[in-house]
Amino acid sequence: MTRQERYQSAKEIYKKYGVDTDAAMEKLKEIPVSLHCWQGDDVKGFDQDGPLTGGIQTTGNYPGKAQTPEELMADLEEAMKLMPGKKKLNLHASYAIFEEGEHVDRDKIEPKHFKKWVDFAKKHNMGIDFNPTFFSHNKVKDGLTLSSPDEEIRKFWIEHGKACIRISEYFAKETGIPCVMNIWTGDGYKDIPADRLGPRMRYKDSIEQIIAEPHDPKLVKPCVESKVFGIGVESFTAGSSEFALMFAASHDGVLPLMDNGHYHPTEVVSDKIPALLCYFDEIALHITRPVRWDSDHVVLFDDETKEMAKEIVRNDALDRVDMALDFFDASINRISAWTVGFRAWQKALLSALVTPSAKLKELQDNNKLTELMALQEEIKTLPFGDIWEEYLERCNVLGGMEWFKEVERYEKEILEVRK
Ligand code: RNT
Ligand code: ZN
Repeated sequence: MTRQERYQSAKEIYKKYGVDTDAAMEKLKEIPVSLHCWQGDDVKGFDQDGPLTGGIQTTGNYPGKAQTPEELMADLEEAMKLMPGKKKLNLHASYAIFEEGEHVDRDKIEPKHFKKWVDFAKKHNMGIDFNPTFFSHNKVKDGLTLSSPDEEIRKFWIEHGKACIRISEYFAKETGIPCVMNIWTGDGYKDIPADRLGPRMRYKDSIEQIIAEPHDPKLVKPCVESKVFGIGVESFTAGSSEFALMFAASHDGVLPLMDNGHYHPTEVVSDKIPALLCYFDEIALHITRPVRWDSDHVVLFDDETKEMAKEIVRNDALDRVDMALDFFDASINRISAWTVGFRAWQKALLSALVTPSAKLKELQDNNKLTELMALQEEIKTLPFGDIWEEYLERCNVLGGMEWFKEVERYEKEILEVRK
């Protein structure tokens, strides 16, 4: 059977369950997913030369990482060719691009330092999301930034946040697409603190000062991302889940951002998505894959990834959830890491879009739970692979393992010759 014949046959099978696979693919093509620049260079950035801090870590040193803006953009372009669907670019402030000999500290960065990124985004018809960078910098004092008891330090980072609001608005104006600006810090303590309220009150005040920077709420959407732990920050984080949620709930225009690697291992973000949708018009996600104590493995097409996509799709919330990828693996080919992760999330969304959710919900509401279990099991083995391959074809993206051969070619010709 040819690919087309396989698709036709799969389409008929899904139709029996009341699913329109063509409509699902059309819909998916238009949904933006934010692609993080930081998988390409192990979260290094261009504005400093120190180690990665903030309780996050990349392990491995697979050859060929991007070391200049040009290399990072070339690698992003290569990876994006292999990804179906609409993309948004996700940048960190540490990816500012300076002129030869110029250096501007983070409290003073300006839109002009991101002009090349704007050109890149425009070339690819992408909006841009943004993140102030509260780590990997000599002004992170004793592991603290926005919650620091040292007023000078705290001021520096507040100024950084304000500069990022201005840059976010510039991105939105240039691209015509709102910018989601995410605030995350690794502020916390390795061991039992004597004061948990003080750091949080300072953190709260700092974020309030940052969002007080004048901006158009239609263009800039500030978020607060929580985290339960970090490497070396195991006992206390200032930006815990309750802190971030309550901050967002009590400040107009601020979205809660959930990273599914930031919770206790048996908690699932799939269940938290509908809980937050009861209260927020819009929420944001970092999509990642937690493994034991780490939060940043490459996203795969696994059960929880599928479950999160289902919660967004079946609650008709695709336009209420800002979806961004967040992972970094330095131990494998980085273009492949990006591609596998992005494709996995696209697969999860497509799979959710071809799930007969209305029928399943009806069974639940009529308490036909035996049949619900049976049907949920049955649909797991429908010929989804044939729909996925058709989707790739319609997006002009290589299917099967063909995309991987292209990564191997790029590795040989481009990555291996890099110093
Ligand atoms: C860290 C957070 C944060 C970072 C990026 C680089 O645990 O998830 O979002 O991964 O900002
Ligand atoms: Zn994150």
